Amino acid sequence: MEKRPHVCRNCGALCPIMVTLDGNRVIRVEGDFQAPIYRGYTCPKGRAIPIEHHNPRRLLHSLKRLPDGSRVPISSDQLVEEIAQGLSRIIDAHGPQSVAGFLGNGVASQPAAGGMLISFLAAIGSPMMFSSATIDQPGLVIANALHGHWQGGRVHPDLWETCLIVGGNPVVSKQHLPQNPAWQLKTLERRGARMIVIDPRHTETARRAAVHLQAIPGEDPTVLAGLIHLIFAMNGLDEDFVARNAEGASALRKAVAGFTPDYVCARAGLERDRLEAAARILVDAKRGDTALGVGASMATRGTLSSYLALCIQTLRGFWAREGEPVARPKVLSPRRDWRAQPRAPFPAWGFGLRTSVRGLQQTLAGMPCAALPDLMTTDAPDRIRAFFNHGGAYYAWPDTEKTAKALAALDLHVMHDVEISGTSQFADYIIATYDQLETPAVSQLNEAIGDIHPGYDWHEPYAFYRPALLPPPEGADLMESWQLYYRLARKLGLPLTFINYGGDGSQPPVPFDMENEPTSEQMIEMMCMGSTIPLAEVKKHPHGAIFEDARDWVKPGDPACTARLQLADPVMLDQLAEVRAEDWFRRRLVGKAYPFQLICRRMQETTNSGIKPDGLVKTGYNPLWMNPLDMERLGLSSGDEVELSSRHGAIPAFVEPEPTLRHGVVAMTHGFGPRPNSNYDPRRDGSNVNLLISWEDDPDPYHGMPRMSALPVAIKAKAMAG
Ligand SMILES: Nc1nc2c(c(=O)[nH]1)N[C@H]1C(S)=C(S)[C@@H](COP(=O)(O)OP(=O)(O)OC[C@H]3O[C@@H](n4cnc5c(=O)[nH]c(N)nc54)[C@H](O)[C@@H]3O)O[C@H]1N2
Ligand SMILES: Nc1nc2c(c(=O)[nH]1)N[C@H]1C(S)=C(S)[C@@H](COP(=O)(O)OP(=O)(O)OC[C@H]3O[C@@H](n4cnc5c(=O)[nH]c(N)nc54)[C@H](O)[C@@H]3O)O[C@H]1N2
Ligand code: SF4
Ligand SMILES: [Mo]
Repeated sequence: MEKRPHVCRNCGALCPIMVTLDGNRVIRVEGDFQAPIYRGYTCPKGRAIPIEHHNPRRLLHSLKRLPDGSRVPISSDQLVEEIAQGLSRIIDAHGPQSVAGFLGNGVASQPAAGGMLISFLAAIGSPMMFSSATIDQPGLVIANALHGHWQGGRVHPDLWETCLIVGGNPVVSKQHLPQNPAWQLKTLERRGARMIVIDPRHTETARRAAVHLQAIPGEDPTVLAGLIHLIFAMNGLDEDFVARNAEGASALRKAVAGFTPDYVCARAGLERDRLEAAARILVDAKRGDTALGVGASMATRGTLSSYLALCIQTLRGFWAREGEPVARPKVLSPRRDWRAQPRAPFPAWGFGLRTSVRGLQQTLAGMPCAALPDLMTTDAPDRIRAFFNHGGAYYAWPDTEKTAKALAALDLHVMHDVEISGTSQFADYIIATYDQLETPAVSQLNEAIGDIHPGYDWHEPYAFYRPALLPPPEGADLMESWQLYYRLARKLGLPLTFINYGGDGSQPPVPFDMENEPTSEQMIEMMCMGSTIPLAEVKKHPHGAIFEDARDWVKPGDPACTARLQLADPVMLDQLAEVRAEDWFRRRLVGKAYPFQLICRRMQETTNSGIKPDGLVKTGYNPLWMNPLDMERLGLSSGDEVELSSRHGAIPAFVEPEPTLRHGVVAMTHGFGPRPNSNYDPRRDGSNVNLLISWEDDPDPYHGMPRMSALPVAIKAKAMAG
């Protein structure tokens, strides 16, 4: 038996772990107390890696689907040959744009896969590069462009006196507080920071908040506009910061004039003293931040909510100032020029491809996933016919039936997976790939993600590299995902240039040696080129380390800088006016037919549609959580089966009491549903929430994502469901 350090990649927290091995058998996984920052933290998903690793359904060979639907094993060499031939035919007949790729959370344990897929599509000449960034919080990126970007970054958490968390639950999701979130929250509390949480559920995070605003789902723009109204009313502006760095304050003040506390509280179901207490905390705090989660994004108008949160930061001057520590110092990326000055707003759309689907276009968040299923079936010239997939579409995309039809309509669907999953069951080729203990792990990727989404990356100059811990199982013929693209490019005679994603764009593309295939280690060296600390130095620390040479402070702004942050973007203020003018009760669509609002939420035991080790989710299925009083009213007890229906579909569900929920609000986690090769039993497999969701329901005007939370639903006890 031996114990060796590695990193859990079952979510973006990337907890350092100690893995007990008996030969190649994984016996136990626990937190790594020798690693800095995390203090030995792991969650049940990390500790279940032994079960996950010895998955009885593990694919040891890639599979090819035959015309009759059956599958046969295929060697890595043969599949490269066949896929290259198929691709050539498709590109010859329909052009490079008919080839698309999707990066989802499947890439988490494949450090080089993302950059390689991007490089491959660029080599083909296809712009059809999609990612889950246009499912989860595309509004963050778009709002940042409309508002302008602060070049000093966000305020370091060590300085926070407050943080406004909207529709996110870091204690479970780790997003925004990725390293041992409960400990981070306790430390903040001890230091006297006063957190504010807006969430219809009294979450694990809300329990640590000074003020919890338990608002009605879908009302985040209303509540945020109400807070801005109060900040103005309390004369709470950081006048000096705003005068130097922003414009549009008076137009914003006018735009929120109608969001009086009375109006906001009546509409969002809040108590006035709480709303005022939250505004008072924001006004009193000298340094702070805002953190938006998927709740605020999925309940519609996520772009507007993100924009209003940025406005709060600017009004209060919550941006890193000269001399302050950089909140996300770069270690395995090139050193950044952090400056206390704005970058003026820049276009968020209108520069890229416009699809034939509902006018949806490329935005700064990427190609719109909202267009993907229709692009796979359209008769328009931009039809997608070949698809390289790194995610769990079948469970994760809205409108499961449409997704299934779209995936089935593809001429060539290639999916990387460790098992035949709900999504890879649709693939023509399933590329059997490595498990997370069988690939090297490196922190560089998370630094890149942190450039796009402020909820990731580290607040200390921390970095790690761990070599692969285990060889692939004996007799297996696997491919690391990036290898497929390298070998296909070689077979197609395409010269490949490695494009690093994320970062500040300062890393030039690097041409590949197309004769000698690189190793995974060499791929990672390419990703880390020009890094602040050399990868070789990071490799010397088997438990990861904090690299003091990479610690950074914000430099003064250029006195000649004339750029200003924009508090009154016309598109955003028009949408806010629409919010104020609408008949909000009608828009909510809650009534006799659909008396409840279904919200999204995550659970500690699962990550999206990732594999679910047997026994980890105690119920097996994903419960429908309800306030116990609502259950009592419907005569329901724990475990009772109900039919949960929306305007779009219906699924079976099993209720579970959750006293932390607002009355009239129910919650269910996505990522569950029928599994391939087994008779569907909802009480074992759970239900696919995305059967209830339509891509066309109240889409965001900018990135097109539909209403995925605050969904009007009805609940009928099974006996009455008929
Ligand atoms: N209703 C509803 N739907 C949602 C959400 C919600 O809150 N509510 N959340 C959305 C969000 S935020 C996101 S980001 C998306 C997530 O959706 P996706 O980004 O698509 O990610 P996952 O579902 O986590 O994808 C995991 C799957 O990828 C496949 N996979 C591909 N490559 C590999 C590999 O190399 N290794 C392994 N092990 N597996 C691989 C496996 O089938 C695995 O199960 O879901 C979205 N869907
Ligand atoms: N354990 C676990 N961790 C994960 C994941 C996972 O599946 N499981 N997924 C990962 C991914 S892909 C992502 S994007 C992140 C997401 O990270 P978070 O955004 O923190 O995700 P959730 O935990 O779902 O928190 C969303 C919160 O929004 C609330 N909510 C729902 N509707 C509304 C609304 O209308 N308004 C407001 N204000 N709140 C609302 C819900 O009650 C819930 O508490 O988590 C990541 N980490
Ligand atoms: S929080 Fe859990 S799933 Fe996420 S990295 Fe840590 S141990 Fe793994
Ligand atoms: Mo996500």
